[in-house]
Amino acid sequence: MENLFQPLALNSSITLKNRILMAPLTRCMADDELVPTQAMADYYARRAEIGLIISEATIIRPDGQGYPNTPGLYTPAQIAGWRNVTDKVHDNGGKIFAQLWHTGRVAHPHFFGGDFVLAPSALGVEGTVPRMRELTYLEPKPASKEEIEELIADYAQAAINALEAGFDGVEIHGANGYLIDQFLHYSSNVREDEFGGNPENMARFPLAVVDAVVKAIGEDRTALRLSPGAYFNIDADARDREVFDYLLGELETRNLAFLHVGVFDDQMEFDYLGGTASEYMRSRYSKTLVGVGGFTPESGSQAIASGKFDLLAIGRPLIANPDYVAKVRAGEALTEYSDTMLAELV
Ligand code: FNR
Ligand code: 8K6
Repeated sequence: MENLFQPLALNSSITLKNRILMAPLTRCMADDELVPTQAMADYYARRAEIGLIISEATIIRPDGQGYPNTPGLYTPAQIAGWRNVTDKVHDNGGKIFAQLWHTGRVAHPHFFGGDFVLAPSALGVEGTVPRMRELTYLEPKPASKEEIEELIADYAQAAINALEAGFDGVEIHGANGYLIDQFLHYSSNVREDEFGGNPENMARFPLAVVDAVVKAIGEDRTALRLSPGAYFNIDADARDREVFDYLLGELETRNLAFLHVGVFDDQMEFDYLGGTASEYMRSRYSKTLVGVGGFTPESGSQAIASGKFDLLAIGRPLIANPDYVAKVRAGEALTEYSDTMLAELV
């Protein structure tokens, strides 16, 4: 497993001390102003041995919120709260990116007031907000061109705020059925304007967000997470493949810090992708790729050795083992994750 502990230069600005990333993990533990707390700073600082921490998904503006107490990055207090987190991570020798999030149609006005949520098209998700059964999801309002322009500007501003808060960069959350992903799938995007109807149009908003963030903070500090396989908050359509073929071709011409597979279990195969999400992304994208989803240190090391991806993100095992890196290095047994561990920040 030595390869997990080799450094990797993402670009001329950022070198990671090892190949392990902390996957973004929503914990719903920010305070009621969506400000990161001291307990969150301690939680992240305990994991600074990881090559790069990706923060839990962090909303770029109020109407991006779909779950209770998810942190934000748009008020001075939130920026200051994150500054405390990033300082502690840096003091312990770590690096941390902010994951920038807007949930689109998975948002709920319960959290931010008003009476609508924005998405590409008036196609809602079934069901209710997790753990809040009284909150049924709404049929979203299709975003107007002006609203799309505002969203792009707000992603860029959140990236600027992230650097002000001391983050080393940002990962744009383009995965898991949230706003950006909603533009990329036919089951959630039936627009007939320049943001829908064919791969180039469906990729227009995601690429505009990427380009605006790159313009704001530079390509070395910008990463993107994508879910080419629909599996969460979204239904699959075989035509989605062409959208991701086009998008990945466009991303190949840019020099982002990395692309990150967005999946819970990378053994899962998607018919229309011809294999797993990471196999598909590797086949269309030759630059730095982060794999994730059900890996052990052994299987992750093997995947890196065989060129399936370049960096390994670890999610649930890092909730169970703050000292994951030390344990793996020492060959010690890992504590098994259980959902009951989500109740507190350890
Ligand atoms: C997640 N995941 C996730 N993904 C993301 O892009 N942003 C997020 O905020 C979250 N939040 C989140 C919370 C919890 C409790 C879980 C379990 C998962 C997905 C996560 O980043 C990762 O892809 C999966 O957990 C799969 O990796 P592991 O856990 O098998 O190593
Ligand atoms: C109230 C907490 C909300 C946290 C949101 C992030 C996701 C939580 C994890 C839920 C797991 C869903 C896994 C779906 C995988 C489907 C595979 C077929």
